[in-house]
Amino acid sequence: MKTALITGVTGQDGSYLSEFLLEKGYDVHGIIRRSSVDFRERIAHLEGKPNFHLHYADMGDSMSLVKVVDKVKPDEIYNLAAQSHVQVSFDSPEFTADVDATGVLRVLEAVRACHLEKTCRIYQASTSELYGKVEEVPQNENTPFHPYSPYAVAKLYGYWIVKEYREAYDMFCCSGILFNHESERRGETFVTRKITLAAARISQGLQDCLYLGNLDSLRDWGYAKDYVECMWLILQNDKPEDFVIATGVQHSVREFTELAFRHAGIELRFEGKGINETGVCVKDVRSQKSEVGSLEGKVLVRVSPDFYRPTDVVNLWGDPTKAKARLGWNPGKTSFEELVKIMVEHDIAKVAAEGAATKVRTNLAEYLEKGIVK
Ligand code: NAP
Ligand code: F7E
Repeated sequence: MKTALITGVTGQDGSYLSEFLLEKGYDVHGIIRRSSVDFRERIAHLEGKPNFHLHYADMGDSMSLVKVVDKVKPDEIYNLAAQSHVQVSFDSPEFTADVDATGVLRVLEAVRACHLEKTCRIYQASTSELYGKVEEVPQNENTPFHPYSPYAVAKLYGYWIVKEYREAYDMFCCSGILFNHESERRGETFVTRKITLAAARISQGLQDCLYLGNLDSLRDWGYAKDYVECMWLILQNDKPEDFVIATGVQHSVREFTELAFRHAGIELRFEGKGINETGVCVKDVRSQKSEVGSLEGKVLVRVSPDFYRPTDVVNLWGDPTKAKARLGWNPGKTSFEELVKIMVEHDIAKVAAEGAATKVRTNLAEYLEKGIVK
């Protein structure tokens, strides 16, 4: 039985990866950090399984990492822990650098301190944000990096320190340069989940309007469940190498919004430009009309400059040729259309189940969306 250690086990990817590795027969250990509220929703269904273990540690605390690595003696480490929100990295750049850059170094050094550098394989969660202000479209493993946020700059350090340790100490450590991957477990302030939750709430009369930032931004969105398989494949490869993981298909935030609302029974038409652009309901085919009646003619999407970033990455499009050829990975397993459907259907059921408890009406919604939650 192989033993895996996952940092970031409570996150979107950590939860899917845990399931994937448990199914493969691994003994899975995850690192959690202390929090004043118990937020382990994504892994609650795994707790109590005999091969699933949790340990307290923090990416900012070297000793805690050394102790866990020494205790677990993993065959594979998946370093997924990060402050992963790009906009938040502008508000907390130093914390982001500590966790997302120095944190990677701490994991590598923990492995060396425990004398596991010849046996333990390490996966580093790298990102398409490294391409940032893109110098080439689509982006592959040879495209130059141009990070364009404190998050991306921190992740660039992580990428290079992994490469350095691979060459300097002959360690099996690699980066997966993953493009955006989403799911029904995605954090609620990333744009896709924010949209699918809003489509669900609006369709049930629990929210009046969705406020977004740059609708023109282009992303290569895949399904997180498909992407964790690649993390594992990268560590099963004959030699340590870096891989771009993407679908090879690109869509705008506006297209994602249109499709998500369509799945919720609402046809939108976008009108106007820049901050004056709006998404108006032109056809309301919801199976059950909420108490507010027909939405036709109502403005359901608006642009707010609160969600603009000081520098925004607007043209990400990955070329997964190498992963397809060398790892045998199928980038087309879940299409964009299927992904949006999965997320909207999940959120419609979630909102219906939670009902009025999730009621986010105009004032509160504006406060939450504009004031706090990016
Ligand atoms: P996520 O849902 O935000 O999860 C991040 C995880 O990191 C959570 O478990 C979080 O714990 C943990 N974490 C944060 N700070 C920590 C600290 N100081 N010590 C220990 N744990 C800490 O992110 P994700 O979407 O699953 O992404 C996983 C990784 O892939 C991240 O490194 C991200 O940057 C990278 N990535 C993601 C994408 C994507 O599209 N999803 C694309 C490319 C790369 P809490 O639950 O306690 O907050
Ligand atoms: O933004 C635009 C925003 O926050 C996508 C992380 O997992 O993927 C993720 O980072 C785009 C950006 O993800 C809103 O300006 C418009 O252009 O969903 P996002 P991200 O920044 O791409 C990469 C690969 C990672 O590595 C990260 O960890 O959508 N956008 N309006 C908005 N974005 C948000 N969040 N909220 C809006 O209202």
